[in-house]
Amino acid sequence: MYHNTLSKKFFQRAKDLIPGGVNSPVRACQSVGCDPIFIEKGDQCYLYDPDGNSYIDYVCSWGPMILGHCHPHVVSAVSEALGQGTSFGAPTWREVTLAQKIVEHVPSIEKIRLVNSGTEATMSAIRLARGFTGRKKILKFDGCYHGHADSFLVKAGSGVATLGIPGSPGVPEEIVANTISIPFNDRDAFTEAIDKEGRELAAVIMEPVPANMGVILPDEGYLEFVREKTKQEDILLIFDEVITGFRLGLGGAQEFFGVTPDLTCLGKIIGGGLPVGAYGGRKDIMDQIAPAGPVYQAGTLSGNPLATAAGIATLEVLERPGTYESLGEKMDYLANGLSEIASKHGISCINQRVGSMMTTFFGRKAPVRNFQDAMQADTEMYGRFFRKMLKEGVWLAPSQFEAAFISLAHDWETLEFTLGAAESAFIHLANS
Ligand code: HOZ
Repeated sequence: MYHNTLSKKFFQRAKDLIPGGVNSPVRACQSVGCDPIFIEKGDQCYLYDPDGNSYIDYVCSWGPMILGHCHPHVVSAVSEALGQGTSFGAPTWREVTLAQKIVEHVPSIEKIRLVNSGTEATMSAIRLARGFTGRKKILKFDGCYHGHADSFLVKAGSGVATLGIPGSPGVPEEIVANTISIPFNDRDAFTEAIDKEGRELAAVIMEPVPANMGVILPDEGYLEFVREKTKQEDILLIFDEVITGFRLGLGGAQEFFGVTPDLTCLGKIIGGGLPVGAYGGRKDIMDQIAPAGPVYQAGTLSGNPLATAAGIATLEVLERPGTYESLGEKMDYLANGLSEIASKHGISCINQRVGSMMTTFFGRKAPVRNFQDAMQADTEMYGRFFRKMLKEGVWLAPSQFEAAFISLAHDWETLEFTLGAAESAFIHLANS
């Protein structure tokens, strides 16, 4: 019989000590109607809690664990680095090796700066865009999430959407006045915004495949259209590939869709599960960063030896032939299987997937193309699905507005098990 007594106990203590009991809001599981499960350890595609339960992990730490947990190559690289010291505040060879790999693989990146999180990457990229263009405003898309810096907390996705927060107290109006947010996949809205604000816009920032309002695909030609328009007005185009970078392929979404931005933000996978972020792009723009140029940005732990060791090891495994084909094939199998079982049991949902990421939007049959569509999803049904899957031993994102990821450690057997669990969950949903 499933129980989570120890997790509940830890959460009671955590709530007295940490706001909401968690260090990042979505983890609190509020929107799926349960308390969080505490994790004791991970191994390959499994997570283990202190109550003796195991789960097949489709969160993969929100993306970074593309090799699965405790991959031997990563463990040995990090162990070696650990024995040599954890931080020096001085350059190391690993930073150069990681930078070299990223520059080799990501089409838009000629130079790169390593930071400690995706939030830091996007925040710094915007400062750089403003410094480079001498313009103040930025344009983003409703439901896209670029971390929690002030400028981005306007109609944001991820936890902001999950908790239904329109913006955030503490963010001055003067700051958000410089952020314009428009619907994704809407060419007219984009043209209108560019016609109105174009000469004042430093940058357009986008997740090329939004994954923080659930996974949403760009309409055919949409990224090319945005690229063309921004070029015409000398607006920098920034791809936030914190999630899609090294997830859709070694060259990320920009290689997948063949559209090259001016700047790219990375995080997650390039740190192999340790805290990391990065922003990079055209040399002439990147050379505006201090000490090469006047735009200031710095960090004590930037390029940290453990994070770079984990990142290099992760990329080395991803560089092996066939990795992305295998990930794609498995996600295809899972998404198609889920769709078949759902329709067999009369559950209305749509699985949107690209590469090894996917979202099952409940209560929708038509494609979800933007934030407004995503917000119509049946979050109550997602919550019931989530809770049943958890009891069946499957760990999904505790929010309708996030992505499910698979790793190289997910084998056919675990996918079969997941489909079996989903069938029980759908039967349960259909009968309750
Ligand atoms: N913002 C993250 C998902 N897109 C959640 C991070 C976390 O809770 O760990």
